[in-house]
Amino acid sequence: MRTLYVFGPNFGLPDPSAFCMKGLVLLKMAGLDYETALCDPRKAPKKKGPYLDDDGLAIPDTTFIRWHIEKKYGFDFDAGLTDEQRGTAWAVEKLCEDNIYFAAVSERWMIDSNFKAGPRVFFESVPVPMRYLVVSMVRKQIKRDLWGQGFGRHSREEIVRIGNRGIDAISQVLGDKSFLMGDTPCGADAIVFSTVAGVLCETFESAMLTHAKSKANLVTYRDRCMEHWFPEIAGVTAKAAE
Ligand SMILES: N[C@@H](CCC(=O)N[C@@H](CS)C(=O)NCC(=O)O)C(=O)O
Repeated sequence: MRTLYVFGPNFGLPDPSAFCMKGLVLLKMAGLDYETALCDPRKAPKKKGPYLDDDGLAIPDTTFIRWHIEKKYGFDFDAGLTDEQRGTAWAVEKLCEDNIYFAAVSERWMIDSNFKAGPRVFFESVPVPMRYLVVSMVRKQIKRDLWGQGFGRHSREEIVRIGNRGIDAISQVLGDKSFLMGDTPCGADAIVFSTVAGVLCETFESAMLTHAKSKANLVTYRDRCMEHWFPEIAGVTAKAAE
């Protein structure tokens, strides 16, 4: 029995967290059955989502989830790729996770209008007046995290500039291929798709959204991947983008 602890669909996305989306896609790619359950980060092994419970073994962090699947089930996410392609795929994956992700977090959490339209809804189950306190505490924590990571020291313009250069890089590597490295998905597509879909999410106003929308290959890639892994959501996403 496998359970992936995630945050659940929201804002027209299978999950607002790019990492939870990545976890879902990894399980789908490997053809493994799974259930999902709500992740409470306070109870998660590394205090973040997602994490996988595989027959009682808890595996936090999507990189370790991937390696767990590869080892336990003998599934090679990068089958058929050359060494050069494997290296490029890994580099693009980490560009998404360790760079673009933080630009997107900053846009979603630090811009008041985006925060109100987006992350604020996560706290609706917290009773008033506690809710105001919790929202303020969590937002301050994210601000501290961004300062520690480094992006919190940049202006919004600088953050968007870095984020947009990353979006360009994905678009450049993807080119006119169906998936990042060719006709079939590889491991990196799990986070690249999740990142692109997140940036293209219309709930969040951002110069990164405008920039990503100008890259036709990224829009069709997002639609292709959504149809491939989340056909139940694909129609919703296409409608929101109209
Ligand atoms: N390296 C982790 C990153 C996971 C992560 O950053 N998760 C965020 C949501 S996108 C989270 O749970 N944040 C909650 C918190 O920091 O309290 C992975 O690959 O799974």
